[in-house]
Amino acid sequence: MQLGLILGDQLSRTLPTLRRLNRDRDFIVMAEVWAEARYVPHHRQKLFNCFSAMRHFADTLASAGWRVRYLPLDGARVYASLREAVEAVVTENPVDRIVVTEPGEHRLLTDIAHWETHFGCPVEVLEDTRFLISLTDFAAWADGRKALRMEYFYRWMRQRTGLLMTEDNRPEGDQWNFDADNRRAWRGDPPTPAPLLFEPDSIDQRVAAMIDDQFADGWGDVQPGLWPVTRAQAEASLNHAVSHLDCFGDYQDAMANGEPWLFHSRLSSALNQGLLSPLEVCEAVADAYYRDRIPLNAAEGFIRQIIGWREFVRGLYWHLRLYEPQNGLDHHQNLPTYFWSGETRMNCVHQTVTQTRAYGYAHHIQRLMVTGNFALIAELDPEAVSEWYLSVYVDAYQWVERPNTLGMALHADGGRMTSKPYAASGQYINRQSDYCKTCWYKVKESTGTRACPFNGLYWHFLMRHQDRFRSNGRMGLMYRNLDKKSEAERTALWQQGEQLIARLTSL
Ligand code: FAD
Ligand code: DLZ
Ligand code: SF4
Repeated sequence: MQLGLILGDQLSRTLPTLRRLNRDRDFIVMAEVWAEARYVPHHRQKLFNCFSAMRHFADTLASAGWRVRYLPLDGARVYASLREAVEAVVTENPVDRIVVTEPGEHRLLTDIAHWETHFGCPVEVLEDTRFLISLTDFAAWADGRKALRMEYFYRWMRQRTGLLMTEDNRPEGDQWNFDADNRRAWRGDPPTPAPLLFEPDSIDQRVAAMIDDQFADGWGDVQPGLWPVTRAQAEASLNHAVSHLDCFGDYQDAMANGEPWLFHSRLSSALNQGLLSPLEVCEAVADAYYRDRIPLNAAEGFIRQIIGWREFVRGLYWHLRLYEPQNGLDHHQNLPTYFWSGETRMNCVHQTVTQTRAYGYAHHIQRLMVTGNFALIAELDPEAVSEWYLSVYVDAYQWVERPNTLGMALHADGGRMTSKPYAASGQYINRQSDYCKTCWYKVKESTGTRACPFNGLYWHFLMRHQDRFRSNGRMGLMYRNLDKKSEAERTALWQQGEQLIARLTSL
């Protein structure tokens, strides 16, 4: 008899573990355990999504005739770790073999590597085939390249998948990338679509009660029905997203007061939990383009996020060992408490953190250019920032969170992932949003008490790291602008940056 362990982010009908097992002879274990629930202080909505989706998936498997042993956190006995949960089951039902699909996080893979010795039976770790490219093929693509750049990886993936490619193998519209068309600010029109919500069922109600009870001291609001937790809900979310994707491209980089979702798809949690496959999502979007329902800049921009960025960061997590500590810029400031409370006069940070606490969600440009950019130019400790990102988002899993935080946002990976840091002053945020209009700080000012902190910190960042970045061609304009300033102005900006860093906690 074989035991198949299914993890909380492996909720796919196509999971290799299910293909390996025999429904009549073998059985499945799923377990809610303290180690996974507490290894970072997860947002309570993420805990809800995870446990509710796990319970629904276990029910689906049982209805399909699988024998499932489900160990809930509100059950008769509670387990500290997945190993302990498996051990309890193995003690009752001796097994010949344990089967598991490789976990997405290195820490768990390392733990499972000891299980064969521990349990005294073979432990088979299957390749996770739910991505569009295997880790071996990614390594073959990456090996020997001087720089690993997403754009080249993406073009290669377009050709591999045939997505948005013409019959004679050219990119649709004769252009690989329509990013230049995707930078419009949103000024209230067209109206943003309302998110698709679901009616909570009895499983949701029970999980919500358990979260209230056992994670009362946790961070974040819980709203059952806000995110898909079943395959049917995930399919409905995909249909909803595709039918509202026409403006995705235009306003991809926009931000606005009180608009947490804008035109984003909200599909990341369903994708990362395994409720949707990346290929089906991309095919649905490509189909909408060919049926003239969405423009090419929206379809291309969206598909690039999935077959480009999503697959790229997963490859890099393993290939560059981004699970190891990174601090390429030698930054050591503590995370200010407003990353949790939202209580800061910086309206952009306030908006981003407040919606993060309410929904476990902020869209990409808020993560990258508000909290990420601030953490970069304020010299926050990258590992503390990474732990924050891993904690606060419903879609956060290390394989996707660490490359995005440490590589893309913080340049802490020594620049292996992006050619230049995404450092920006308040001018960028002002261009892309209406945040500055209602902010206590003055976005046009760089020095003085009410000057936008992003400005002083930005110039200070450029000066502090000029030995490293001045010769970077892609930062030439930034340094030319710095050089246009007088000696006195540069000194004032440096001092402003130093003062801001000294009083980060009170901004
Ligand atoms: P949309 O904007 O609608 O994009 C569509 C899909 O593309 C997403 O659902 C997602 O699957 C994929 N995608 C888009 N950008 C990325 C990216 N950079 N990397 C990987 N996939 C991408 N995404 C996560 O899934 N989990 C994380 O823990 C995570 N942490 C991040 C941390 C930082 C510092 C930054 C800058 C980005 C992070 N992202 C993460 C990427 C991105 O912000 C989210 O995928 C996106 O905001 C999810 O919202 P959405 O589904 O509405 O995305
Ligand atoms: C995120 C999460 C949480 C909060 N809890 C559990 C759990 O109790 N049991 C489980 O099997 N998986 C959980 N997960 C998902 C795992 O953390 C995830 O599978 C690993 O991080 C590997 O990506
Ligand atoms: Fe953010 Fe500065 Fe704009 Fe305020 S003025 S919202 S701190 S960028």
